[in-house]
Amino acid sequence: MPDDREAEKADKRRKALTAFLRQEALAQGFDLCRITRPDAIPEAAIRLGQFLDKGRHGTMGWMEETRERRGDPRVLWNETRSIAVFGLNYGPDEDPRGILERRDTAAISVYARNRDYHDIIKGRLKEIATRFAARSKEDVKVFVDTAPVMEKPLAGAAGLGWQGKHTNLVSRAFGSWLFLGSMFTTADLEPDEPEIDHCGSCRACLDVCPTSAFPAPYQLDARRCISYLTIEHKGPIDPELRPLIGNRIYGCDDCLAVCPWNKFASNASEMKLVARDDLREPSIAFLLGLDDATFRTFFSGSPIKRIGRDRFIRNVLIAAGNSGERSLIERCRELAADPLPVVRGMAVWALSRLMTAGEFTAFAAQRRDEADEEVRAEWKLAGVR
Ligand code: B12
Repeated sequence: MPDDREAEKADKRRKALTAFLRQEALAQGFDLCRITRPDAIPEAAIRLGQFLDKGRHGTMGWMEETRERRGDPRVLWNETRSIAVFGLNYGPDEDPRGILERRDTAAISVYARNRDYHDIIKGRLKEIATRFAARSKEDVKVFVDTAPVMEKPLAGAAGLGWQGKHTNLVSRAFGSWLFLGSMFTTADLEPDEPEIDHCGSCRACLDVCPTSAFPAPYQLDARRCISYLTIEHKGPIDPELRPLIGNRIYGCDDCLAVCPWNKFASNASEMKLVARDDLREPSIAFLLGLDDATFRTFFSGSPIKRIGRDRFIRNVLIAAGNSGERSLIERCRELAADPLPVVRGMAVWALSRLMTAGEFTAFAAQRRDEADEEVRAEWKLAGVR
């Protein structure tokens, strides 16, 4: 029957294109590539709405602005028939929490210890997309991170893993250490089965969080998350949270690193990202010395460059204030005269913790008139009227 023959032909083409895509993904160094449909995540839009309505996105206004498109892939691109989700393993060689005890040293989260993963993944996705479009004669669009796409629920629906209680995607093969990216296409591809939740009664990620950023399992309040505070949030950081940040100066890995599924994680990915040696355990003293030009050169090609020198130094000053290292006092004093208010303010806070009460009173007595309201608030917080 002609109908049967058509269906058979379509099925053959679907299988062939899916196999081709997987092969291309492996060739580009992705560890996983699985397929889902654009209508596979109806509950994600509702949960995104709840997250936004509670204000848990903080100052990430772009999440609110893209609410409709983000919640539903069909609104983003209504011709999408299939979504391929890609996973790239970035599992570290050792537990990144080791550095948290070394207070003279700054902790940079694992994903930011080398080149910007957006650039790496985007380049590889574009290669795959070009070859796939040529082969299939279908339209394709690729996305990673910054596009209004809910990558984690899509990855769960495609079966790369499941969203753990820390809200990140956990994989049986790679634990909590996967970057995600996606390709939307008009092509009809063979969908994979979703993965089920394997967190069980474990709550290690919830309990380890230094700032108690999880109001409930599977829910994050970004406003308390160290990753948000050190990367996305501009301006001063809530004084109550500063001591809890410790020496984490860019992102936080605690909820990922504690995940028991990491022990099954394969370390054998062929094209795994390797940490830059000088970003494994940089000293706080060195980082505090960076000015605008040296900051740009040192972090060239790194995601850290995106937050700019001033927000970065704000973070390093918090680590300095938490370090107990008196050798940092001199540099903090210099930064208390920085042109940028956010730097001056955080230097005042750091000094209030590093100096003795007498030293701090003497330092405060020499201060110049402060025009900025936020910096004045820091002096007040430190007990100086
Ligand atoms: C905004 C954002 C952030 C924000 C907010 C994080 C968040 N959890 O929403 C901040 C800045 C805090 C952040 C931090 C990090 N991020 Co981020 N971030 C994103 C981004 C751009 C959007 C995420 C999003 O849509 N959030 C909105 C919320 C509502 O969606 P959700 O997290 O999926 O929430 C689900 C659950 O809460 C669940 N849920 C809610 N209630 C309930 C109830 C029940 C019973 C159940 C079962 C489920 C459930 O349903 C929701 C919808 O699926 C994505 C990239 C992308 N485009 O997807 C990267 C992304 C999630 N980030 C990533 C990474 C690596 C990180 C960090 C590890 C970086 C670091 N080391 O510092 C941390 C991890 C912090 C954490 N525990 O989440 C990776 C995660 C990869 C993975 N394996 O999952 C992504 C996918 C980027 C990428 N392309 O690889 N991030």
